[in-house]
Amino acid sequence: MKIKVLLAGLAIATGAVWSFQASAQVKPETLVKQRQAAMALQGKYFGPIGAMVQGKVPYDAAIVTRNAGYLEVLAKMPWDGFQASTADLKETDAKPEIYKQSDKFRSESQKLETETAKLAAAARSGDQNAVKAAFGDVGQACKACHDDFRVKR
Ligand code: ASC
Repeated sequence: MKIKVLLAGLAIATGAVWSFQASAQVKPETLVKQRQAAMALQGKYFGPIGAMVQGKVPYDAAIVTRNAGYLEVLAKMPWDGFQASTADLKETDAKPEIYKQSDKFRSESQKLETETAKLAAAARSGDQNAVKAAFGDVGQACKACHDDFRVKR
């Protein structure tokens, strides 16, 4: 039993080191493009939920549930692309403060993960008022991090 737990722990630790090394070898320009792609898809799937909770288009529970599920996963994707190697590139709106205030950046990014998970749960529950509230909280999480860490254009 104990040995199995140890082996599992070792496997996880080895995997973590590998994935870190793999991403460390990726060109900084590629990391920027990849994290921007994840952000762009967040916009793609977030926007329609907004239009529905604001009553601009009819509420479609199937689309909301699908989009919110995508968002829960997409919200995890950008963060390993924010590596110090990308700090000086000019094709990014990410502020270099990200790499100086990494605890703050981490907590704001984790907030998005938490709030999108809540949005997905609300969507699955079918409670439109809960979806509306959770949508607002996700938007706040987007905005807080953008205010702190994205260059204003
Ligand atoms: C979007 C988008 C953002 C967020 C933010 C929410 O649709 O592109 O950056 O929502 O505006 O406050």
